[in-house]
Amino acid sequence: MEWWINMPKVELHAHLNGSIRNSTLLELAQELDKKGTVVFSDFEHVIRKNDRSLREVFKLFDLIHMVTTDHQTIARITKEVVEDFAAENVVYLELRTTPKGNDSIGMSKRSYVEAVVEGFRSASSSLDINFSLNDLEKCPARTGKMIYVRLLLSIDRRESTAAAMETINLALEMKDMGVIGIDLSGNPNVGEWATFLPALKFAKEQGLPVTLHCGEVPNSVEIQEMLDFLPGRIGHACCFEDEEWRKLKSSKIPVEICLTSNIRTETISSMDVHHFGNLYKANHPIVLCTDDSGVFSTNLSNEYALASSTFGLGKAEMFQLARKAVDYIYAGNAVQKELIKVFESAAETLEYN
Ligand code: 6MZ
Repeated sequence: MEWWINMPKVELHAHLNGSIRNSTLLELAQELDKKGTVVFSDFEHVIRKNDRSLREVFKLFDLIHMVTTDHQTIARITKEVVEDFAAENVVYLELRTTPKGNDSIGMSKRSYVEAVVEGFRSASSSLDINFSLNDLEKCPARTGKMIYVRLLLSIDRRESTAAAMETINLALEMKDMGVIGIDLSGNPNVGEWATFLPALKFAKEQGLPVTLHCGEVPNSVEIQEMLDFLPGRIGHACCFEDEEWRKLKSSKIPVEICLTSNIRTETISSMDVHHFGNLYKANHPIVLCTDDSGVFSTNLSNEYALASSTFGLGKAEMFQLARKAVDYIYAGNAVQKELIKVFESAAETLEYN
């Protein structure tokens, strides 16, 4: 694994609450169990389980959200998630999370996002971290790992048009805090595309890039409508039919590929038939991502190693794949240029054979 860990990587599809360390999740559940708020054994049972259907995954998220309710916990999990990605040489992370309000503890969608930003800030005690809108702002050089972090705000498919619109407005207001785009996610069997379209159109008009979870379950009509929207990127693309592949390939929309997630949730039957192989051969823009590193017990280095062994791709090809991901980030040209330098310097030191 060492080589894959040493290789610089770009992560563009990681959900905050899906990327929590198991140890942290168990600790939080234990604390709330003592207070009588949750039952610890419910957590232990689901957390320690390896195979999860898509339906079970969303039940798990409901459980996770029961222990990550307060600002302090949101800041803590964010800090740890950033540290974990940086530790495996992820040099650019676009983290995504669904802003949540909770009147009983005085949490608004805005204060939720502020807690995430606080988590970024506290990660900077051990890391060189850049999460400012001002792409040119550089942290004073330290000896630790360097990582650029940006935030996408997610709209959950359970939300109404008004709630989705609130998230877009929040993203626009918080641009100077590193919020750079919008994601549509949540249980793909819930909600209608038409509900989110007005808000997503508004985001696009305002210059906010949008990424969509697309085709995680079969739904031809929705997939076609999503592709017609021309999002900046899409995630998953598991259940496409011929016409949708054709449309995707002609659109050149980059696809965020989450191998382990797709296998664990059984949206793809086995690794060897995963569409990564086809899209890679077709030279379609793709980027390997973790989705939910905590929930699926993986990390980005592991996803690269897995793609390499499954599809017979060598280290040089995988390095090029990681490098190409820089083209699909939502941060501006200045960050792209810095990242290209990081890859160029790694190319000189990493052994390929
Ligand atoms: C669709 C997913 C997902 O936002 O609370 N999420 N949505 N498909 C997936 N594939 C497995 N994995 C995670 O992180 C958790 C939320 O991210 C979305 C779901 O809405 C989940 O509740 P945040 O930080």
